[in-house]
Amino acid sequence: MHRTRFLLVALQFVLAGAAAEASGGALEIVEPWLNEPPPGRPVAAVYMELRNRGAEPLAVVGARTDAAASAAVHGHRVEAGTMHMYAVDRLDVPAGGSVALRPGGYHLMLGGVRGTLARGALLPFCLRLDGGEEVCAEARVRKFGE
Ligand SMILES: [Cu+2]
Repeated sequence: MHRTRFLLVALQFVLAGAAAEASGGALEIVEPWLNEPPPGRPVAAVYMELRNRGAEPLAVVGARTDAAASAAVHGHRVEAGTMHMYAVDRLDVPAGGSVALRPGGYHLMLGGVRGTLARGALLPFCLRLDGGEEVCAEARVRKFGE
C-alpha cells in the first residue's frame, strides 16, 4: 500500500517534468539584464524580452531567485503625472509573439537583494508559467548606462 503510493507520487513527478519541457520550452527569455545597484540598495529591476515560440498563448504568473528575498513582475503607470509601480499577477505572452520588459515598463522586481551585484555578474532567476512550469535564465549585471 505504502509502496504503491510512493510509485504514484514518483510517476506524477515524472509527468510534471515532461510537461515542463513540452510547454515551458516555448518561452524564451532573451538577454535578461539589470543595472548594477548602488551599494546597499536592496531592490533591483531586471529587464528582458519574453518570446513565445509556441502556438499557444503563455502567461507568466510568478518568479523566484535565490539572489533576493522576493521577485515579482511589475508594471509602471502614470497617474496624475507621477509614475507608479503595480504588481502584475499575470503577464500574457501571445502565441508567436513577445513582450518587452524594459525601463519605464514591465520589469522583474527584486526585493531584499543578497550580496553584491557587481558589473558582469550573472543573476539566476526563474519565471513560473500558468501551467506550473518554470523557465530559468541568468541576468547580466550592467553598469548604469551601458
Ligand atoms: Cu517594480
